[in-house]
Amino acid sequence: MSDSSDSEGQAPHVERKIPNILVTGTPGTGKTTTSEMIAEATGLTHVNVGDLVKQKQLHEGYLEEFDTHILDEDKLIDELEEVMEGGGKIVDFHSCGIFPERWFDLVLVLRAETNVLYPRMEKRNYNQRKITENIECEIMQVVLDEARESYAEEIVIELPSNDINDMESNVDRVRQWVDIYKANHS
Ligand code: DAT
Repeated sequence: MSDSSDSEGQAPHVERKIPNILVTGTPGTGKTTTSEMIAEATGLTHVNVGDLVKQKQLHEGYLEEFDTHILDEDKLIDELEEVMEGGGKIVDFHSCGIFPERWFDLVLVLRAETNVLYPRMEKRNYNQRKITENIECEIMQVVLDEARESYAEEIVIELPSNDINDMESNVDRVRQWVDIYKANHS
């Protein structure tokens, strides 16, 4: 990864001994489950941003129509800034362009086929509107495009997450990547 500062005046990338990883993707693609497994395999700490937003009230209220909280981005970034500084975090969130680029050493975008994603969302009792929006978002690869626009090309990795074999292979790849990262930054 380059060590140059970006055009938005952010601090230059700091080399961390232990990496920070962003796990993103449409709801239901397996971010939370995969992040927990990566945490267990690597010893890194899982930060579930959705839960944090609710716990610490980092939102400006609830939007009934869309069955979602309105994120207070500034509050969220302030809350996470110190947490991210030490490295070793796996941040799990369905959106990725709001975070400073300098926070992450690897960005994983989980992808799932419509036929597996749909029942996962139905199981969560999402309303029809929310299911349709999320399915469209996945088909149009909205999160992948957002990740590619927000982070350096070489750190954004698209990973299939259709079944348990995909998940295990993804976790294993990340575990190996973390081992190499640590060896190169010790
Ligand atoms: P997310 O955090 O992206 O919303 P999740 O980890 O909560 O997704 O997963 C939603 C549900 O789908 C959960 O019951 C686990 C299941 N699931 C996700 N990815 C999977 C995969 N690759 N193989 C099998 N089940 C998966």
